Amino acid sequence: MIDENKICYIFDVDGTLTEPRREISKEDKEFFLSWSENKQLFISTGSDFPKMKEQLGKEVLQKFKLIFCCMGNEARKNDGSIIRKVNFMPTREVLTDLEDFLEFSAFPYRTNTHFEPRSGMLNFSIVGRGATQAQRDEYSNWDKKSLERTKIANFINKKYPEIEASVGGSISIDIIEKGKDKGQVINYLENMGAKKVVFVGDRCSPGGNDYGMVRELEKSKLAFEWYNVSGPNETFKLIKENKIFLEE
Ligand code: M1P
Repeated sequence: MIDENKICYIFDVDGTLTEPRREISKEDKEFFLSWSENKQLFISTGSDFPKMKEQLGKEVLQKFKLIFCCMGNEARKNDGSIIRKVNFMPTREVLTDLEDFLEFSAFPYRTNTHFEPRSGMLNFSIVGRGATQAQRDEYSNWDKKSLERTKIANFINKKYPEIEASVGGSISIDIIEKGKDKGQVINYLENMGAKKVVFVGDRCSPGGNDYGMVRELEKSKLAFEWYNVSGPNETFKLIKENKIFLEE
């Protein structure tokens, strides 16, 4: 199923192909559809399939060979059919700590859907997944100053070594069983025969939800390159200008 002679191009979605939780722009979509001809493409996102489909649209999704959602805990074909799914829910004690953060955060308001269980992970958000774009921006700016999400993730990681919290997107934290992060995508593709990988993500440092990709790439026998971008503008500039994206 994997052509080992071709590069496996893997993309994160939120903050990489699109702004967090936004649709891909018309211009980026048109470019991507022509660039992607004859390429071997994969997605590795913390998000779930319905959100990602809404953001990229059916036409763009068709260009990907496999779609790894929920930090690699769910794998789907581009028609949406599930080929792998992992279950996980943090303990009552963890949930109580998160409820306390929710109650005592100094951010001035809450919307709804603070806990969103997904395959193999829990997405947690103080402002809530019900936030409008303006409320997202408000929380995101506040988080950049207060570093609230990083502090919550650090607290969870220190207190519960068996689980892992990481910051992705702009309003939430992804919580998984230790090791069940995006690194699984690299292991999966290597087992399927991949030899060359190019990954693009926006959270590749330790503590970011793309870090597992980098960690496993560095442990693997693959030939690889990875790029940490600041957002979709940089991603598309990279694809247009860097020679590695010209190969098939
Ligand atoms: O991919 C990481 C996260 O990206 C977005 O996060 P936020 O809502 O915080 O901006 C969402 O797509 C989220 O589901 C995902 O986990």
